[in-house]
Amino acid sequence: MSKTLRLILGDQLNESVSSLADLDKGSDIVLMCEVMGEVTYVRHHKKKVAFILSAMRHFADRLRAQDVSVDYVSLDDPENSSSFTGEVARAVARHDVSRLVVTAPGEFRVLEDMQNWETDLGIAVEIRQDDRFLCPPAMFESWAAGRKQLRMDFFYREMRRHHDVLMADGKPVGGKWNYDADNRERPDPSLKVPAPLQFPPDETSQTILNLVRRYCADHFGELDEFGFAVTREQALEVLQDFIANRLPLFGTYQDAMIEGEPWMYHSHIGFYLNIGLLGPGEVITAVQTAYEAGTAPLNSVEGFIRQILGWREFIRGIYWLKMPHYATENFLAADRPLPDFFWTGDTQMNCLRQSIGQTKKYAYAHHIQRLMVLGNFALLAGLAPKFVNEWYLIVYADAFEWVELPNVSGMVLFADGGYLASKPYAAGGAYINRMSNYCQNCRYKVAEKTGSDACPFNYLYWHFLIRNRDKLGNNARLGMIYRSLDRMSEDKQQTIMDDAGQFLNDLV
Ligand code: FAD
Ligand code: DLZ
Ligand code: SF4
Repeated sequence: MSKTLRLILGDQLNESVSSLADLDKGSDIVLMCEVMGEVTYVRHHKKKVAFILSAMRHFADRLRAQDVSVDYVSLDDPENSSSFTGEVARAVARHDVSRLVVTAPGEFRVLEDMQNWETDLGIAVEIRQDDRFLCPPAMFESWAAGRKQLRMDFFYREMRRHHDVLMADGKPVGGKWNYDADNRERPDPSLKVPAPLQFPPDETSQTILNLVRRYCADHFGELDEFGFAVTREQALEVLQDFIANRLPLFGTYQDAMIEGEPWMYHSHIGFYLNIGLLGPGEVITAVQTAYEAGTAPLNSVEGFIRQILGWREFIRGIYWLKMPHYATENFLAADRPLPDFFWTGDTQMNCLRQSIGQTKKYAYAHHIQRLMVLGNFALLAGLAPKFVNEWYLIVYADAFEWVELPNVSGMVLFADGGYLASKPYAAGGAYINRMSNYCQNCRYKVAEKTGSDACPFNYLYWHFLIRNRDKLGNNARLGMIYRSLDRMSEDKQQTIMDDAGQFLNDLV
């Protein structure tokens, strides 16, 4: 009987992945490989590497327990060729197979490699659609066809209708599509944010942690206090813990940031969704069930479901629609290198110091820290998309290019010229002050607009608008802001330009 080799990648850790659909346990072999090429194509955060490799080993054990033949190549295997292509070639020779089945990868560069395997390796290669998403690429393409700009809100409504989520008699539950008017409260530092569920490393994780210490010593990030879920059961526990303890206040404090509270009321399930330990459909069902049982309010439930059914699917649709050229877009011609403090956290700007510090420690920051603190700074300072994308791909344990790139280039840097977002998410210090308590412990004064003590976000904001006027001046959503700029005295504008110029010159 002819054998089939089935390749499972480190972010495809689910038995229902399409590459296993017709698995013949009697003859087929599942290949999983730890390869340095994936560990270092960007030098991922140490905790991210440990998380993915440990989850891979646990998943291999899970398959073996179901009598599946798994050929697992470890990072320290002396014969390891360091790449997917090399490992597939070695496995083809080892097992004498004539056919390879794999689920489409989440990154374009890996797909390009895969598309050469049939010719290079001389076997039949079947690349199957990744059906762990709720909007197949073809469905997104037909929705996007003919639209010059894509807007998540309209996509989200289609998805709600199509999947019949939070709908009643063809109308949105509660009468509105979006309850953000009830969300986005300022932080209350006296909040007792529940501690996140952490899992002490078992023997498999301990082995991986040692491997990461050995192979990734010079990578970004801290490895101690590793507490990620690495099995499906643990990931399900994280989901249940979120629904019981955080979901009710998710919406209210979705945008809030409190010093020393990295996890807030977020779900922390992005890690698990993105490597396959959880699926978006089951998460949405569980959250909707909590609403129907009366244990979570509509503002939180709708807001959360919008992130998964709306944003996550929308972002992925854009990635596959616009690659490969999306990766090189740079509408604002931003060209500044990344300042060193993005790696060290050594800056006097407290909001950046806190966000980078927790990123180093946990390989996690929540959405508003990524968007309105770190991203806002990258946008205003004119950091080059190439470096900013690389940084985000390295530092977050949930980062894979399909989701990282559109968020960074499209949402944060406006590098696609407004295809994804209607205007740049630019803001001065007042926004950060409203949504966090960071400014209280900052060397800079958020209320000061210019001068050596002024919050740098304040003058960088106007500097950004002034220097990009030719590209942004006609944006209808920025009209009022440009009119305020025009009302500013020439002296004041000059002071802003001088302060910002000085700040940016000193940035290393
Ligand atoms: P929650 O706040 O609890 O949200 C629930 C889920 O909704 C998330 O787990 C995620 O699956 C989904 N979601 C929410 N917003 C988005 C979004 N904008 N795009 C896609 N999915 C979304 N998310 C990633 O999964 N990987 C990334 O590499 C990534 N990079 C980002 C970079 C920037 C600059 C920005 C602004 C956002 C990025 N996001 C990314 C989106 C979002 O910040 C993370 O999904 C979220 O912070 C993960 O934490 P959580 O699981 O606690 O999310
Ligand atoms: C991110 C990652 C890392 C660090 N290491 C591996 C690995 O050793 N083996 C593997 O199969 N996958 C790994 N991954 C995930 C891949 O980078 C991911 O599957 C591709 O980027 C496609 O999305
Ligand atoms: Fe950040 Fe400015 Fe507030 Fe300091 S004053 S924490 S730099 S927003």
